[in-house]
Formats: sequence, C-alpha cells, structure tokens
Amino acid sequence: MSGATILVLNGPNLNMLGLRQPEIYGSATLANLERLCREAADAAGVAVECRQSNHEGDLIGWIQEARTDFDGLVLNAGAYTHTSVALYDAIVACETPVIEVHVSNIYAREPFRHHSYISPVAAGGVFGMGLQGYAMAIQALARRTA
Ligand code: CA2
Repeated sequence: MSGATILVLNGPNLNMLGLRQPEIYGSATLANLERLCREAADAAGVAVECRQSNHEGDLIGWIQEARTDFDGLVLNAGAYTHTSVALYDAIVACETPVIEVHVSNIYAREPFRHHSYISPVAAGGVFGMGLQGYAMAIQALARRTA
C-alpha cells in the first residue's frame, strides 16, 4: 500500500448500468463496477473511493475535493463529457491527475459524442474497453503515485 487514495467518479445515468442497453454498456451493474475498482485498487496497492451522481454540481464539488484529499481521479462524466465547460474548469483547477474513462467507444458512436471537454485537460484516457477501462485507469494512477 503506497498510502495513495484514488477517487472514482461516475456521472449521469451510470447508476443505470446493467439495467438497460446491455448491448452498449454490458450487463454488469454499478455495484459490480465499484467492486471491480476496489479489486483493481487492492491489486495495485492503493485505496479507492467510488461515487456516482446524476448532478453536475456534485461532480464539480467532488473534483474540487480531489485537489486536497485524493492522489488521482478516475472520471466517467457520462454525457457531461460532451457539454460541460464547468467540468473542464474544475479539472484545470484540481491539479490532481485525472484519467478519463468511457465504457463505450465514444468515437464509434453518434457525432455529438466525439467531442470531449475532459480529454484536453486529462492526464490520459481509456475508451471502449468496457468496465476493464476503470481497472486500467486505477493501475495507471497507482503507478504515477508510487
Ligand atoms: O461510454 C461511456 O461510458 C459514456 O460515458 C456513457 C454515457 C454517455 O452519455 C457517454 O457518451 C459515454 C451514458 C451513460 C448511460 O449509461 C447507461 C447505462 C445503462 C442504461 C442506460 C444508460
């Protein structure tokens, strides 16, 4: 254990994982995803905290919290990825490495999903790798903080 703690944030509608659209998002639930994150964090020797909200302001508050209380941030901002200058500003101010994650390949989907406000200010990103993308992001952050 390095003493590092990673914050995993899931945005709008990700509480619906496993309940609808399994052809795009798979059949695992948010609870399954959070277990996978805990296992990935254990294996990488870091601690993890997982949160989900459908509200932009919650996500912004938590990103601000990451500046002082966490060593890295895994962020799937859901549809706010494609719309939110406020999330962009929060990440710039946060000064903690952020890895952007998308379960689906946003570039193989509708054109409005091809632009991300998060990517230019993230340390890196994973898309289209299903839930495994979260484990990859946690691993990458654990290496950075080791
Ligand atoms: O692929 C991703 O992880 C997304 O961030 C998921 C967002 C979508 O708006 C982004 O473009 C890509 C949507 C999350 C909705 O999740 C659902 C899961 C199951 C059923 C309904 C919605």
